Amino acid sequence: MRPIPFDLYGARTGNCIRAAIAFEEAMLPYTVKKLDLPAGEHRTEPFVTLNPVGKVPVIVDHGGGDEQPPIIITQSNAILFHVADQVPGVLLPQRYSSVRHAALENFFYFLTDVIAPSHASFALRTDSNAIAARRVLDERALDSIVAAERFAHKHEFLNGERFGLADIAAVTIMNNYRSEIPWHIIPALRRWYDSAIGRPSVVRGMHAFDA
Ligand SMILES: N[C@@H](CCC(=O)N[C@@H](CS)C(=O)NCC(=O)O)C(=O)O
Repeated sequence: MRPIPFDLYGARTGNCIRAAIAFEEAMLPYTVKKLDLPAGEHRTEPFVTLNPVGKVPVIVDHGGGDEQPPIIITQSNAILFHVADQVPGVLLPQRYSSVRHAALENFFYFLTDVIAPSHASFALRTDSNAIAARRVLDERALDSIVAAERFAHKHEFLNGERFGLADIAAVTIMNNYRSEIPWHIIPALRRWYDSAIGRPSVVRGMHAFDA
């Protein structure tokens, strides 16, 4: 039997879960290599040989076999695109279509306008003087979620006709904010979310690092 070519190093964080959902949605087998972040496993050997800055997720793609060195990718979004490259047209619409441009716009919107302020807020969690700054950042993320209602009117998925990268970015961060989102003013996004959160690839990806 062919060995599974992809190792996914990570923990139960948004960036890692997005990578796991991408593998699940692409139906590519991958081996989870769970790291204990509170114990500092990501800052010690052998992991820092893969990623010297000691951050997850990381994938190692052994698909080149014995002839080629493995491909090591240490940025979650580069991992998403690497997974998308394995299954053309599945996680991203094919080139030069208006649907593809919309999928990329929606994907990067969720990264920069929702996930980025959310990460900044999380980084301030231990600073007791930063409560107001955190509130501003979380409100910015929530406002951007509300403004994304228009994306859900165009196609069945935020990525176009198929569930893909934009949906993966959106569903994970909206799940984090689910108790604070004013769902009654975003009915289309709510319908999309209710379906996306129950999707088998999303359910499996969300639990990839549980064991
Ligand atoms: N830009 C990187 C950020 C990676 C990152 O910040 N990972 C976090 C978990 S989501 C981490 O490893 N934190 C542990 C630490 O910084 O000690 C990516 O998108 O992959």
